[in-house]
Parts: sequence; structure tokens; C-alpha cells
Amino acid sequence: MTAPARVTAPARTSAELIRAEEPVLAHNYHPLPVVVARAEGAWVEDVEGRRYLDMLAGYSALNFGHRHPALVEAAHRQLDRLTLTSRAFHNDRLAEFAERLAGLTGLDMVLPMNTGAEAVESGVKVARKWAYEVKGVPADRATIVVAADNFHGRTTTIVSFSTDETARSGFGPFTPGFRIVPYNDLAALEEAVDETTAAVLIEPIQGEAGVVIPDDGYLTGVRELTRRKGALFIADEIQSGLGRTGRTLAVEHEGVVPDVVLLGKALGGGIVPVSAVVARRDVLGVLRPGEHGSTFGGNPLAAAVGTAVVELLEAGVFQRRAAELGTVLREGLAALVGRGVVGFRARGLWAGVDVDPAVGTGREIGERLLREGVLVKDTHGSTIRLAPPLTITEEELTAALGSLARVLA
Ligand code: IF1
Repeated sequence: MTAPARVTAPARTSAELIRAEEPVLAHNYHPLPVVVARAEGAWVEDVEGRRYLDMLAGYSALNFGHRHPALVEAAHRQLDRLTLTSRAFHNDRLAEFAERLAGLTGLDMVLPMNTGAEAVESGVKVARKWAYEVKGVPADRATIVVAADNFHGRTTTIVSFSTDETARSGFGPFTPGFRIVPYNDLAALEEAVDETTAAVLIEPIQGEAGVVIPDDGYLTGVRELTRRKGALFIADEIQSGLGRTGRTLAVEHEGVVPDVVLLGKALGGGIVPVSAVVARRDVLGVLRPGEHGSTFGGNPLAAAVGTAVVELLEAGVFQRRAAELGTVLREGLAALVGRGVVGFRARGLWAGVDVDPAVGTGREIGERLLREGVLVKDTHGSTIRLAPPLTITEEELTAALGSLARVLA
């Protein structure tokens, strides 16, 4: 990587930059002590030039690696033409983005937004409106059923249905109309879904919970139950989607087609925030002009990058890579069970690894791996998440697993 030309004031060191943040940046994160300055592919470089293998990939927002050439090229090309019009006018990028994203997911219609939480909020609003106008639920009586240990974002409505006290406490009063059932429990879902239910909103694999994969048949059961009871099946694929699990969408592992799919993170290629609600026409068709919107939703720069992301996924190469390298990941983790790892869950290039608490907390393992030149993020307790870019090579993945073995020894 060529370092950019130095500008005016002498650059501050990592330590100086970390110190400078303290009085002026809200403390809503506790980052590992590394200050990234450059990145390419699966590798990041800190201010002092130390290199690290990125095994977090922006929580799956960097599925195509840092600065994928095709995505950077699409962004540069659009930056030199048009970046924002608002939706008060059409722009020449949005039709193709919507057509190709709908085609990729097998659904009919797209509502373009920016962050994952906005896609989730938009999905909640559309499901409620569909319940009143199509299903005939009495006004303001619609319920949405969600799973315990969910993670769908940080807005006040979304944390209203979180079961994580850290995400909720201090942010009330909360939005009513949500029912919480245990994940992976069809009997509990059967009981919670009734004539007031607009939708069931679940992650096909629970990310923040620690890459929790439901039993085979669960997603099929949710699909059958929601169809039988006339409720929408909303799959939050913001973290699990776009190649991460070895398929375009994680629901494909059971051949299930939801009524609504929520996408985000990697849809923006790690360059701009791009999210979307993709759904059947009779669901998104409930929205009429003026009823929902967003200043940046569907902007031409986002649409150009989003289209380039969809183009990367259309051939299925990244999905196959994630599936193939996923075997290397699983075998590597299986070899560590009993050697510091007490259990793991993995699908494609995505794993939740439960480390023996006696060996260390997730945070401590992250700090040790940092010193080994590998970046990971713990989820809870002694569980770490592994989610490298799908462009990682087998050698890089094997090296990362070797580092994990060393820090667990
Ligand atoms: C943070 C967690 C992951 C998501 C799913 C919606 C959203 C997310 C399945 C909202 C976002 C991010 C949020 C980010 C860290 C990361 C995260 F640790 F918070 F839970 F990935 F697991 N649905 N997840 O995973 O998307 O609004 O953030 O674009 O809050 O620190 P967003």
C-alpha cells in the first residue's frame, strides 16, 4: 500500500490518538488498543505500520475485504458524477440497484435505506401497516414476535424488544407491541403468533448472541407457521446475509423464502452505509408517497456501490468460497476443542467460539490475538466471533487459526 502524502501537522502516534479521543468522543465503545490507518483485502495497518489480519470484517460489513477494487472503482466513478439527489427526484442509478437486488434475493420490491437499524425499523413499520390494511388487524393492535437474545440494532423501538439489559437500561419508555419467545422453539412461537400478529422477526442465525444456529427445520417451521397463521416472516439477514454463511442468504440453507428480507452491512461494500427492506410486492405495496422516507436512502452513490456489491454476488463465487473455506475453519476449530475451546458454532466463514473461561475472557483473548497480529471481537463472556472477509486466503485463515491455538495454549 502506498502511504498518502503527509499533510500539514506531524501525524500523532497511536497512543496520542487514543488519548486524544478520551475527552471528546462518547465512550459507547471500549475498542482494542489499535489505531487503524490503512487497509487492503483482509489486512489492516496501524499508524505505526504494524499489520493485522482482520477476522472481524466490520461485523460482516467487509465481506469483500477492505477496499475491494471493483467496489472502490464504482464509488470513484460515481463520486465524479453525482452523489445525492434526495428522493424528491429520480436518479439514474436506483432502478438498476433495485432490479438487481430484487433478482438476487428472489423477492419483488426494494425499499432502500442506509443503516441496518433503519431497515429493521422500516420492516416493523411496513409489517404493521400490512397487518392493518391487508390482514385486518384492528388499529394499533398489531403485534410482532421476536426471539430472546436477538440483536437488531440500537434505536429505542429496537431495544424495546431486546433481552440484553445493557442495550436497554436507561433508554425507556419502550415501544409496545412486541412479544418475545425463546429462539429455536417452534412450540413457543405457535403460542405467541395469533390473529394480531403482523410478523415474526428473527435472525436466521443469531449473530451477537454468539453465532447461534437453530436446529435444522426451525426456519422451515417458522415459514410454515407464519404462512398458516397469516403473519409475515421477516428474516434479518443484515449480518448473516450476502455470502457470509456460504449462501447468498442464510435462509437458503433450508430452502426457505421469507416474505421480507432485511439487508445491510456488506450491501454497502464497507464503503457507504447501504441497507434495504426487500419483500413481496403486496407487502411493500402498502407504502404510498409521503408515508416513509430517508434523506440518503437510495442515493446514487449508495446505489452505485450497492449494484457493484450485487454484481459480485450474482456469480456465486463468494458464496462458494465461504462454503469451501468454512470447512477449513470448522476443522481448525474442531482441533482446538479440549485445547482451550469448549465449543463452537460455525457456518460458512462465520463462527462463534466458546473459550474456556479459565483460559480467559473474550476480551482477553482479543487482546492476546492483537499482539499476535490478529483482530477479533468478543461477543459475550468468553465467546469470540470469527468473521473474516470472504476474500481471505486459506493460508491467511490457517495462520489466524494458528494464532488462536497459540493464545489458548
Ligand atoms: C454495534 C453487535 C453485531 C445486526 C443485525 C441489525 C443490525 C445489526 C443482525 C443493525 C448490527 C452491529 C452493530 C454494532 C456491532 C454489530 C453487532 F455486536 F452490535 F451485535 F454484528 F453482532 N441486525 N450489528 O447484527 O445494523 O444499524 O448497526 O447498521 O452496535 O456496536 P446497524
